[in-house]
Amino acid sequence: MPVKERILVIGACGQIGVELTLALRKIYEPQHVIAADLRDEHPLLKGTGPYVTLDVMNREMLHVLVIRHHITQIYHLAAILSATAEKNPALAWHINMQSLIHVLEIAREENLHKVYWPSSIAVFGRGAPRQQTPQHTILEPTTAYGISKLAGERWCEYYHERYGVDVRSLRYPGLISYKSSPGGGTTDYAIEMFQAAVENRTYTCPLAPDARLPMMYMPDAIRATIELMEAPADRISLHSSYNLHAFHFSPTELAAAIRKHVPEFEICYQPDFRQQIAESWPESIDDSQARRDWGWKPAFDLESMTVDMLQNLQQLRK
Ligand code: NAD
Ligand code: AKB
Repeated sequence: MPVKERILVIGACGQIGVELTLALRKIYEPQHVIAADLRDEHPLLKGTGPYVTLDVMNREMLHVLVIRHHITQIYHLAAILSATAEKNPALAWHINMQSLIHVLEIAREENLHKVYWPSSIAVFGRGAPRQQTPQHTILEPTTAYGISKLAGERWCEYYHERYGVDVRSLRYPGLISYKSSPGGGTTDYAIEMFQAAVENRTYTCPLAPDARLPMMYMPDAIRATIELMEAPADRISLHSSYNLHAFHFSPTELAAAIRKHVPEFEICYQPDFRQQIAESWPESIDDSQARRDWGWKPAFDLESMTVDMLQNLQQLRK
């Protein structure tokens, strides 16, 4: 049991941060898992462990926090996601890049044991094969978010090669969850579709009916993150970022999966700028290196995720 680690989760009030912080507080001493975010503490985190307000762009504040709390691992989740990034690309580049450099520099200076930083399927662009996109292929992202994720992967590998920082990363697909709200992603539409279905609303989809994308249910994403971080160092052959996959669907296919349980659900389509983003991303991902290196295997498929999402969203409305 790794009792001596002291963990800082930056971006802890986001879609992933809330669930990851709660999961880490089940494994480690809750007092040793510090949640940090710009926002007010998320209601689900209240009373479960320490919370600090932090702007990760403030390097001094971050450094003091790491020293004061004897931090040994950082999970850096704060970022501007794809759809929001297209509205202000220069700001997204600044925040996504500078925050990562702050974390990597402090990890180097303070000899942190490990750093986790998520990348995304957004690193792939139009040049890459769209089906079973390989780990190593053409990386020519066309979005500001994707450019920042690709550069971030290069920096992670650089800090590992040059300074020995044990930084680990996953290229998450679109993540589906019901506990905390998503923040400005292209794949958020899937969660909105579930919400419309349980509220008996017609859903207006911002992607085209056939815009198929790789997706994953949040419990699998949290488990993958923790399994990667707990894996022995000699099982990790990549310090840029691992491809990760569970299932894939288009809006039409998700609507059909929901209709099996909510037959009256209706959807219409009004594709906007997010459709161009989706068209530049893969439809499915080859994650064989993650499966080989540290034994990755998803538990949820489209049908089991759909059942669980609907049950939990319906429960929350009671
Ligand atoms: P989110 O937008 O839901 O959460 C990000 C959190 O970071 C927010 O709570 C926000 O307040 C916080 N934050 C923003 N700027 C900050 C700052 N300057 N200082 C401190 N906190 C700040 O995002 P998410 O979906 O939880 O994503 C987390 C990470 O995972 C991001 O790097 C994202 O690119 C990556 N990712 C997410 C998905 C997904 O589907 N959710 C897929 C691929 C990759
Ligand atoms: C987004 O849509 O921006 C994210 C991602 C796939 O990185 N969900």
